Amino acid sequence: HSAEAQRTDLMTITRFVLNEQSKHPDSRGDFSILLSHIVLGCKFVCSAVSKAGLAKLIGLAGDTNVQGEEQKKLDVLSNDVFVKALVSSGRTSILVSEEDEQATFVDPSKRGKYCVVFDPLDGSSNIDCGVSIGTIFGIYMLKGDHEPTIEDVLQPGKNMLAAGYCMYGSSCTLVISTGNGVNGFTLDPSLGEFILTHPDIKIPKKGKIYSVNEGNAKNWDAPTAKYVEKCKFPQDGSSPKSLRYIGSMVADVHRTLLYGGIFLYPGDKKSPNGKLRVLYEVFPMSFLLEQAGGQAFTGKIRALDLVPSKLHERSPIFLGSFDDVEDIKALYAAEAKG
Ligand code: P6P
Repeated sequence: HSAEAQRTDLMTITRFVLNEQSKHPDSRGDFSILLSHIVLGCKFVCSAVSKAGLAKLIGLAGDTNVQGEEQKKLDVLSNDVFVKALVSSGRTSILVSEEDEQATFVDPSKRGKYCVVFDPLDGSSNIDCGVSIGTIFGIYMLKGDHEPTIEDVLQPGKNMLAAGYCMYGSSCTLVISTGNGVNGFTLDPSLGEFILTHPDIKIPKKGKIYSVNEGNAKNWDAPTAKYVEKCKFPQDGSSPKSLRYIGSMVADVHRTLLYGGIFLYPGDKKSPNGKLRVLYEVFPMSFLLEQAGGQAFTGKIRALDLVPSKLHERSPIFLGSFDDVEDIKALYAAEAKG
């Protein structure tokens, strides 16, 4: 490709998905239609998040805006947008959102064959200080052509057809996998299109960064405590790992995916299942990391093998570079042997 050809041969996410779809001759484009509605939601949230700071400045944020209307919090607004976009796609039957205690069962007249689990605005507590936040989503196929039930979304993460996140930071970056590797797209606001900027992302086999909230160290179990100690004081003469913790999962995972290393949200004495939710945080990120050549572990099993029993169930998670996760798996295996 000449530089000129590369500049004009715009690989948009829509075109990319259509290319992917052409590999499945039997597909009728349903997935492409579903994805285009998820992309629409991401574009809207990107626009709303980028204005949030300004809105606060000119008094549009908080409880009422200048018209005296009830100003919705961004995470509620984002949830409304994604639910409406997904229902209107006509390709979904069940939606599970971090914002809604109950699952949304789509009206039979608008039903499709997919179930979408998502966190519309993960890390939203970081908006006011300008830290990157994001949308995380995972897509399952309905288990059969019966009346949809909760069982259709209580599936192990390995059954997901696709997963991804959209990070709202200095740029708006959508990272997605449909099971054939991981690709990253950056929103070009002048075109309103996501352009392929990170083709075929592969995580380094081993990294130099560990990412954990050290403030919880008092409550860690022995394997996590030992692992973090090894990161800081390596016994094999290697140099210590750097600590990078943003406190926004999408940002911490995106850095881990691109630079390598390990992200940990362990369980501890206070919360044995940790903090992160299985369906719409742990599974999508674990799916992506495996597709990028890394791995994801719960402290007991491969994260994607977990079978959730409740919609908003939590799990400890250790994900990142293959060798780094292997190290902590060895420490948990040693403890399990007793
Ligand atoms: P802690 C944000 O609130 C979030 O849900 C994730 O995005 C992030 O990884 C985690 O919680 C941070 O939790 O306990 O370290 O503040």
